[in-house]
Amino acid sequence: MKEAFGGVQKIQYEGPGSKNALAFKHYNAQEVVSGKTMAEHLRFSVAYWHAFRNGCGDQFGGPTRLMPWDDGTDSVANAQNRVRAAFEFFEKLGVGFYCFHDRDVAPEGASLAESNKNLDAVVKVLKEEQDRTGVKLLWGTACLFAHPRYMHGAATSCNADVFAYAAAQVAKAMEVTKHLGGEGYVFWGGREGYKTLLNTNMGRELDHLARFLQMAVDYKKEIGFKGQFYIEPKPKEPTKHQYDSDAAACYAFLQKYDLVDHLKLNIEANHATLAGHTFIHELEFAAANGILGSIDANRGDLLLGWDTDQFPTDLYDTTFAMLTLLKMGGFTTGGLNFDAHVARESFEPVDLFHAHIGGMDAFARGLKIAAAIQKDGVLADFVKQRYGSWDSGIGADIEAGKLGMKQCSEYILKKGDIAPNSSGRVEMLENLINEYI
Ligand code: XLS
Ligand code: CA
Ligand code: CA
Repeated sequence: MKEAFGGVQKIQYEGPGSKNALAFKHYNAQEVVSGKTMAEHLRFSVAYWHAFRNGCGDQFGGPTRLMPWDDGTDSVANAQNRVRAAFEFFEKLGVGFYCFHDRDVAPEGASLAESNKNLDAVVKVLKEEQDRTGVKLLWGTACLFAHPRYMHGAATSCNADVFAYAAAQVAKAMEVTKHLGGEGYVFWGGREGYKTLLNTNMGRELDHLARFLQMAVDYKKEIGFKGQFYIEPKPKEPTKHQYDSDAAACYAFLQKYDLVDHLKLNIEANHATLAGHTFIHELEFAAANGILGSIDANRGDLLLGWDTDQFPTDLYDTTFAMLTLLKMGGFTTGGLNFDAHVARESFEPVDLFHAHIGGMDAFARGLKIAAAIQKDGVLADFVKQRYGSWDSGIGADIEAGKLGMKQCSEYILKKGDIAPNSSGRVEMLENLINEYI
C-alpha cells in the first residue's frame, strides 16, 4: 500500500528550543520522570472513531477532511486499508495504544451474522498490524448508539429484542477485544437515558442497565477475558439525560447493583465539564473511591456547552490530572486516550499530527510540572498540615470511631471555646502552581 502520510517522517523529540511543528518539544518517550519513563506514565492512545472515521461534518455541512487512503465506500476492503493507514499514523506518531468501537473499524452488515463476519475480516488486519508495529489495544467497545435500532437506547430500550441485540453485539466486541489482547473494555451509555420522562419507566430502565452489565461480567468470566471493564460517565448528548451522568452517579449505581468490584471509570474531560464539574473534580472523586481506571483526554469549550471533543492543550488541566495520577500511583490498565477530533477547518492529513503532538506535549509538560510539585512536597505538606488536627487527640479518636455525639459534647463543654481555623491560603496556593507552570 502507498504511504497514507507520505510527507511525514517519524515524529522525533527535539526539545523545547525546536521550531519544528512536526516534533515533540516536551514528550520524550524514554525520559524518566519520577521513576518511570514518560511513555509508561502517559500511555497515549489514538481514538479510531475521531482520527479515522470522523470527517468533521456538522449539522450545517458535510465532511471536510481529506483522507486520501479512504475510497469513500463501506466495503470491507476499504476498512482493511484504513487500518493500515491508521497503523502508519500510530507508528509515525509513536503512540503505544489505540481504541475503537466495533462499527468504527468494520462496516455494519445487513444482519448480525454479516456484521460479525465483516468485523472478523478487519480484526485479522488489526492483529497483523498490532504484531507488526507493537501498538496495542488500550480498550475496545461496541457502538450501541448509531444504528436506528438503538433510538430508544440499548440496554435501556423499551424493546427487549433491542436489549438482546445489544448483548449479542457486546459479546462479540468483547471476544474481539480479548483476541486483540485489549487491556480494557469500555461501556459508554450513549443513549442509555431519556428524552422525556413522560414515556419512561426510569426504575425499570436502571434495573435493565445493571442486568446488562452483570451479564457482561458473567460473559467476561466465561470467555476468560482478563481486561479491565470501565464505565464512562457523560450527563447528556445525545440524550437529554444519561443515567451514568457523572462519576458520583456511576459510583452509586455500581454500588447499588453490586458491580463496584467489576468496573472502574473512564473519565473524559469534556464530559466532566458537561456535567458541571471540572475535569480534576471527576478524577479526584474517582481516585478517592478507588475507581479511576482510564482517561479520555480532550477538552470542551465552556462557551459552547456541547461535546466539542477538542485536543487537550490547557496546562492547568494536564498538570492537575497528572498530580492526581501520580498521587494514586499511575495507570495500571488505563491510559490517556485522545477522544478528540481536529477542527472542521483543519482538513489536511498533517493536521492529525499537529493535533496529537500538541496533546502529547501538553500532557508531558503536565507530568513534568506535577512531578516537580510532588517532589518539592509544598502542596502535599500544606494539605497534610491543614488536616493535622485529625492525626491525634480527638480527631484521631473520631476517625477511629471511638467517640459519639455525647463524648463530643462533653469534650467541647469542657474545652469552652475552640481555636480559630488556620487560613486556607487559596490565593497563595494558586500562585504556587503558577510558579511551577
Ligand atoms: C462519546 C463518548 C464515546 C466513548 C466511547 O461522547 O466519548 O466516544 O468514549 O463509546
Ligand atoms: Ca469518550
Ligand atoms: Ca466526548
